[in-house]
Amino acid sequence: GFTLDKSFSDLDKMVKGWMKEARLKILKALNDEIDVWTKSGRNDLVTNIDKEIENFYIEKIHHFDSEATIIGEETFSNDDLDLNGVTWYLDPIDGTMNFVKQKEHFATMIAIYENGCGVRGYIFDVMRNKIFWGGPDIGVFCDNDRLTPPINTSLRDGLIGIGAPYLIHNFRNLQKVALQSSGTRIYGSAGIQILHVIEGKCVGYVSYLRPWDFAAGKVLAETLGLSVKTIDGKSLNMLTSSDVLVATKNAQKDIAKLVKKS
Ligand code: 2AM
Ligand code: CA
Ligand code: CA
Ligand code: CA
Repeated sequence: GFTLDKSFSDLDKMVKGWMKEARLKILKALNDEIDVWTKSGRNDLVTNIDKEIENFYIEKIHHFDSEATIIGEETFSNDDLDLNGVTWYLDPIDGTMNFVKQKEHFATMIAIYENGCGVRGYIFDVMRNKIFWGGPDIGVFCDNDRLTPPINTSLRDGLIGIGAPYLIHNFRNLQKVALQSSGTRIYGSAGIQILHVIEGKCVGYVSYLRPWDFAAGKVLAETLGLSVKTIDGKSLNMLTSSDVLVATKNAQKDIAKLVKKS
């Protein structure tokens, strides 16, 4: 196995190299026929490219560390996982519906955790050709530029991202949150929406997510001093689905006052 106290800059170069290769595969696929299947329902798609990219990452990771625990959306099975040691989270295409329908607004994402703590997050906005990456020891970068922490804006003074089902069904009173904000934004990719918070374009994002949806974003957002918790301010479990709120500290407080008790 490998431990993460080795050369981090080599690790970053390697992982970003895989993701650049994955991006070229995805761009090439956009010119070909894509095979699409439904998963849990007609709003939940998977393509041959999601599977191909996940398998590509798994092969690379196993070659590098044959004992790695890998939690990937398209291969995950819930047997006896424990988070001791190094865990890799993979979301080969985040925003598959956008990939199929829009050919933009999707990301490929990798995160590395050690004993349950975030070490690295990588979110590659494929069509913008920008990779956001980093971790607590080095800070957060967009390509080679260091990001500064976003301003601690209140809900009233910023845009809020809300997962469409939560907004439509007014889950926990989130329509009140939308109304108090400067406006609501829905892009259909958790990774892209978390990037908007990281970049200071939105004050928050709230949705129902699985661990691979938020693993990379959590590392980057927390490194920049943002709050990444459940709506009720609880720590996220890195093995289960939950409601996730990524927000500035001030917007997080504003939202806590508006949501109904669960
Ligand atoms: P995905 O594209 O990797 O599946 C909007 O659908 C966002 O929520 C996307 O980031 C999507 O990730 C994520 N998501 C989480 N659970 C989902 C589900 N059951 N069906 C569709 N999207 C889901
Ligand atoms: Ca999916
Ligand atoms: Ca996802
Ligand atoms: Ca996915």
